[in-house]
Amino acid sequence: ALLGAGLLLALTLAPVSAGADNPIVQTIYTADPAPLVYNGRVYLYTGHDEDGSTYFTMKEWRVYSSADMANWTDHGSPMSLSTFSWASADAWAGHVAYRNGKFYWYVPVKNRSTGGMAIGVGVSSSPTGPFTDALGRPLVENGEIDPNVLIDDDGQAYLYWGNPRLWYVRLNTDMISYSGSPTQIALTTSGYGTRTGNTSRPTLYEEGPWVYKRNGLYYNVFAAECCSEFIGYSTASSPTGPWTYRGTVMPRQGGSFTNHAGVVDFNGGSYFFYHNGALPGGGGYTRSVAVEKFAYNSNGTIPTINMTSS
Ligand code: FUB
Repeated sequence: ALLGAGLLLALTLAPVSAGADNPIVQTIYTADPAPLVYNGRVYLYTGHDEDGSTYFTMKEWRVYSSADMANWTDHGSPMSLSTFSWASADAWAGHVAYRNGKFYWYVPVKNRSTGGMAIGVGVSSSPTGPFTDALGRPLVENGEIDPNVLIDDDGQAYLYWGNPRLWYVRLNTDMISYSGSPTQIALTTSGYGTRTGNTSRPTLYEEGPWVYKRNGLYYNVFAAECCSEFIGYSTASSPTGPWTYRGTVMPRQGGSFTNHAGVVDFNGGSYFFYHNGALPGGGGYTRSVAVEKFAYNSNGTIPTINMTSS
């Protein structure tokens, strides 16, 4: 099951309903899963935890894909910090959106000139890259992280991101510019829950928004109440809210003080991607991407999902 980096071989993953053989990638440490369903395959975009002794050491992103959620192909690293000449460090949690024949990979990185976190955009005509810097500069910069894109049924695209706040902005159809100004989503306790532990922030929202639409309902599945984080979710009837907090998707687990969600439907099933510290040597800076198959409740709510390997 163990692979050398970049080899186009199948990774072993037992049927996810059984949950055995999580994590998906067992040869390197991966984090921040961002799945994309395209042309009969699930493309899984991840970060790469290197070193991992005292802080995040993340210099590149990686791509895997599967047609059956059982056998995974390693596509290597088609985008790294060096893709963005203006970036100096922190290849953190990104998200890939497809539009008009191109794949746009939104990522948070540290801006060399400002020293703050900014959102860059890689672009490619292939889901596996190589990706180039679409802009040569940040798309948006306010020191916050974890971009996520929703393209609504009417064609309007939204970029969400943020820690400690939660922002959105309307993207133009070119996907690399926007209209209007970044707007804060109100972090109310009805929308994003109430912290019970660390009360330095008013609501459970921490980072890692994963916004999608399903059966007319908008979901935001996010990392809650650091540290350690659990995964919670809110729903809304519009992409800009107001949001209603719905509860826990994945409870806290040992191993990694962060968690990061990605949710897709594929081939009639629903899949929840996340990360943990499950590999030998795993921990907060040596994480591993895993997946659980689940079924929505009949009213559209998400059941509590527990990891099948930690
Ligand atoms: O991987 C670095 C950061 O940790 C991500 O941007 C956050 O979502 C958390 O997983």
